[in-house]
Amino acid sequence: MSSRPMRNILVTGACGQIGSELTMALRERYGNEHVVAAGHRTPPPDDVRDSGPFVYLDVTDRQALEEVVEQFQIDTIFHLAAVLSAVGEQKPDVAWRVNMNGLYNVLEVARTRSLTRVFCPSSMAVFGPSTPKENTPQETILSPTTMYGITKVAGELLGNYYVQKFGVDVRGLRYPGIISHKTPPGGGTTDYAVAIFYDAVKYRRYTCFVREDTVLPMMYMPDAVRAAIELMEADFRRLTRHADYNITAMSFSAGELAREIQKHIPDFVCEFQPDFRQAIADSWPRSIDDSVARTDWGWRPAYDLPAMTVDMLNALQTRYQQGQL
Ligand code: AKB
Repeated sequence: MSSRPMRNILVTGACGQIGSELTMALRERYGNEHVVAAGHRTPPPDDVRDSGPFVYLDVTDRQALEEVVEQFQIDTIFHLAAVLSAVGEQKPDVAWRVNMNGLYNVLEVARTRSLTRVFCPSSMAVFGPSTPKENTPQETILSPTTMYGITKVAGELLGNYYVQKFGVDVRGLRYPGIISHKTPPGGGTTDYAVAIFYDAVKYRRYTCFVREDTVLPMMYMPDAVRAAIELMEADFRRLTRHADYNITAMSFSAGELAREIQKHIPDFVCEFQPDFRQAIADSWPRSIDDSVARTDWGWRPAYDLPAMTVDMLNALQTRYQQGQL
């Protein structure tokens, strides 16, 4: 596997929760003109649209993907475009088409054009009800019960296959729930851990769609962005895994999150009314063992629950006072 540098980067899903912040971090690091942001339906955030090249791209359209890669001389793809778990249960056909065909197109373009590297995020959704729930190991049972999880398991296997069979440098990690204040998440099960902050700041009240005792692994966005960049910049020879690194930062219940917010907003009230997403949350781990990522490429999260909560509330309160929420 070559250690060629990443020069011209394409970010798919660049208008999404992770993609929008990853795009800006990559532009700061590699230069605005070297990072092409690709969105599909969601309107682009102003900074993503205005600070560098922006294109509309449907990742299931192989021809269109080829054209963007050709036009901008792309050598590296961060493939963030995906349908998440909750929407995936409502539209399993769309989740399969976007997640599988989109990834296949990206990997085929990487193979046929000898791209330097591909980042394909996976998710803790690869785990299922029969997986050990506490400190879920790197190597364990992958029997998800959601269409999203099924596409993520298949995606990991496909990514690993492209490494072994074709020598494509594919890298990926299993994100836990991601909490952030810039671009709202769309269609995930862990979205409650973001929505609770917006509603706490705006209304002092939130109705949570999972039970109070639901514990899930989570991560704050600065850590999630750094993890992607650090994994992609790691020396290939140090990697013992390819498309499927476990990573995590913190685990807490929905009730603990509400109480952490109440430390700063004492009159905040949170109610719990579980819906169909409870079953998805119940099928996932409560905590994750990310020791392999720590050993192989030095992964360390910076934010725990109290630090993340302070930062989220500061950012959202500022935006609220400026009339931006
Ligand atoms: C979701 O909830 O679907 C995502 C994920 C855990 O991958 N945030």
